[in-house]
Amino acid sequence: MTPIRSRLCLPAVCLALTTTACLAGQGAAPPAPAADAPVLAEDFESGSLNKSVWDVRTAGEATVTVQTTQVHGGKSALQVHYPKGTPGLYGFIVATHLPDSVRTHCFGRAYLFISPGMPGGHDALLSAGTPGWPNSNFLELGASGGKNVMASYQQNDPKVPRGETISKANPPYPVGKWFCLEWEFNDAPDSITTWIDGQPSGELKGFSFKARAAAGAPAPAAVPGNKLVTGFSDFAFGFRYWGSAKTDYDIYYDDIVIDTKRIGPTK
Ligand SMILES: [Ca+2]
Repeated sequence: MTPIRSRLCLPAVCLALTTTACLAGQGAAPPAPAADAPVLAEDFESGSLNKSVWDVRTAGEATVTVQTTQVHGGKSALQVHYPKGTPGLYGFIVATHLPDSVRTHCFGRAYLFISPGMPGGHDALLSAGTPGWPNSNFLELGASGGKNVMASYQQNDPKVPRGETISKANPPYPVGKWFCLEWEFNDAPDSITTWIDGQPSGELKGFSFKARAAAGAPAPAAVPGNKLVTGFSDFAFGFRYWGSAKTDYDIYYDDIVIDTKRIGPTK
């Protein structure tokens, strides 16, 4: 394995991918990942986004960049830059090749740095759902009112009626400093649990979902929140806002992990 390829193909990531992505063109087998390696681990220390892991999806002037100015661990972290003035932007990185072990139930951990805050309204941060985000169905962690943790089910696949179920009031996100965000996403039944710096920080559980009525059609009946997503394929991290931001916003991510069990803080 050449030094460059070994940096791009971390052992934990190799677990999550078809081995051809990691082995193509190499004469020797890579080191076997540790038995307890997580399904996905991304610390951005390669200095760039591994395109075999991450699909970059942006709208407008929003950007996603691996940079070295604001980091949690090591020398690099992800910056999502949302410029003021233009509505409807987003910047995301999406992992689309994770294994079946996290298809219906998964845990996540990421360190976030929010600067200087988030605009009022609904802000999206991270999600897991069907292929094609943002035009898909997914469980999401975002913010309401520009600050409070908001867990929600978002039904946004254009082939089915639009709808959402959101959690009630939750505590605010820290701003201007790194914090540890953890989450548990379950699709059977659909539920979300979150922790900030190890403390319970909101949940969405035991809910029913009612899609919006199409124009001129009767309102759909409410259904139990169970297998609404039909499996997690796109694991998205970034920032989205629908309004016109009054200032520039930057959301930084570092030390992202997806696994089948709760992860906890960095060691
Ligand atoms: Ca890092």
